[in-house]
Amino acid sequence: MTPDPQKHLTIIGAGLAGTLLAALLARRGWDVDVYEKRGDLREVGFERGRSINLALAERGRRALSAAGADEAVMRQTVMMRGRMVHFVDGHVALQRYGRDDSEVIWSVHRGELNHVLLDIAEAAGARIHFHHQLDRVDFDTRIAHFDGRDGSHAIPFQALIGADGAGSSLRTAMDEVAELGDRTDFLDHSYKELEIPPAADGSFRMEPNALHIWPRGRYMCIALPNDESTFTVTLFLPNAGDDSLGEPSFESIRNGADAREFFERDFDDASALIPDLERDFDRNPTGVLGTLYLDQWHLDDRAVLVGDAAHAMVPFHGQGMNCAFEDCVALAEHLDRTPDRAAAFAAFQAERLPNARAIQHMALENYLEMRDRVDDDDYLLQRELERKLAERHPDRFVPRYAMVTFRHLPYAVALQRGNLQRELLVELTRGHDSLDTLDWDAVDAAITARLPPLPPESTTPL
Ligand code: FAD
Ligand code: 8RB
Repeated sequence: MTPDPQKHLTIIGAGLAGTLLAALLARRGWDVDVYEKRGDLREVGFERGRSINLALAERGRRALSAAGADEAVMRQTVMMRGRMVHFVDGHVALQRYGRDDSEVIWSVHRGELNHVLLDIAEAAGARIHFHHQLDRVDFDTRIAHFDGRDGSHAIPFQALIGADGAGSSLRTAMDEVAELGDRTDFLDHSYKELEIPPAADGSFRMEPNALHIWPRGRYMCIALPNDESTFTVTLFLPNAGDDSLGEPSFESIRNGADAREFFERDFDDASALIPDLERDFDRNPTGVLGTLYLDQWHLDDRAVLVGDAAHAMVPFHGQGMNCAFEDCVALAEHLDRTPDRAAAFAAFQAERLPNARAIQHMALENYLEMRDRVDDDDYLLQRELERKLAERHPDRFVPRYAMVTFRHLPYAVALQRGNLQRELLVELTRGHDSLDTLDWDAVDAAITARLPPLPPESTTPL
């Protein structure tokens, strides 16, 4: 049987979004081809030697469930109940993310996750073509040109979906024929990955069920557990600082030896757990961080962007992948619902662009919160009140972190309600050192007057 050409889609990139989208579309009866520049990681092994892990949250899990992938992915994860804050004096404290173990996030190895998604996309009927790097696109004739191991390929398409990540080649090609309004705000901080290996007996060298944070004001380290009892540590540090003030930066900390000295001073407990810190620092690249904004995600009915290709963000809310996965579900639904493809792409953009902007903004804000505010007294009192209010008014007051991480309401709603809640927390704690002196009748009245109830979460599976 020849496939209906109107039901054919060409996806660029078999990373996290491309594979999930391929699975979702193939399950809905679409004929899907995916082109990926790299080889099949199931054969060649994924970035041998470096284990990069990601935090998977509820939005991502719901999208994985819609593709039948949640169970296989969850087998590979480590639960993270909260932030384990490592203070300068060496003491640690767990700040729970949610109410109980039903509100947690999950650390998953990128390679293992991608492996599961490749299998699921293929099992659903999508064809994945490795060693096909998108080079250029002729939008008039609808032919995409790829570079491969065995030369170049000219491949006709009905519509292209760009899931080719932050450096998207499809975006570049679209930009040449349309005004996408493409701009990137680079953060003046960068990152470096380091590794904590297992203990001699093969166990974790710190509490495994937490996301570890070492807040240090202008900079910080984090660590996420891997299922092979290691941790991936990420140092986030300004690119430049005032040397005369002794401000650490990637300019002043140039090599592994500098880094060791810096860690012994500022992250002493972590330093003791990273035997190869010098080598990791010298070998691993320094990564840049930025936010990509576009005004236009699609080119009529011919191309559309999803995930990082459309809205790369800074990592501080751990939502880049989760948001990309939500995009995939939204796009699959619009394509099903709206037979006119240009209209479906436009509806997808109208739904998702404001929400992408919202999570990009919240991700930037969470950097300051993680590195600077987690050990601050005012902040801790506001957090305590936040917890109380969430208990007293569960239908109205849901902490912003929880709205982003454990719920499905649109990111833009989380941002708007979060702003309102923050104003209330600041007002209600002003002049107080403890919650004991609050007038709870007045507090409750303020909440019911100013914070409308949230609509109940839909519990129906997608
Ligand atoms: P990608 O996963 O980057 O996939 C793009 C794919 O396209 C790749 O396979 C690439 O090889 C392919 N490709 C690129 N160019 C071409 C081309 N020209 N032709 C063909 N194929 C091409 N997000 C979270 O939610 N939680 C986290 O904890 C988290 N941690 C992160 C940690 C690190 C170190 C990094 C770098 C990111 C992290 N993110 C996290 C963000 C997350 O990785 C991204 O948001 C997510 O991968 C986006 O998915 P994507 O499919 O859009 O892009
Ligand atoms: N990209 C995360 C959070 C929020 C944690 C909290 C933060 C590393 C690159 Cl920095 C970061 C979070 O508020 O307590 N949840 O998940 C993941 C994070 O960084 C990931 C591992 C990361 N992403 C380039 C580096």
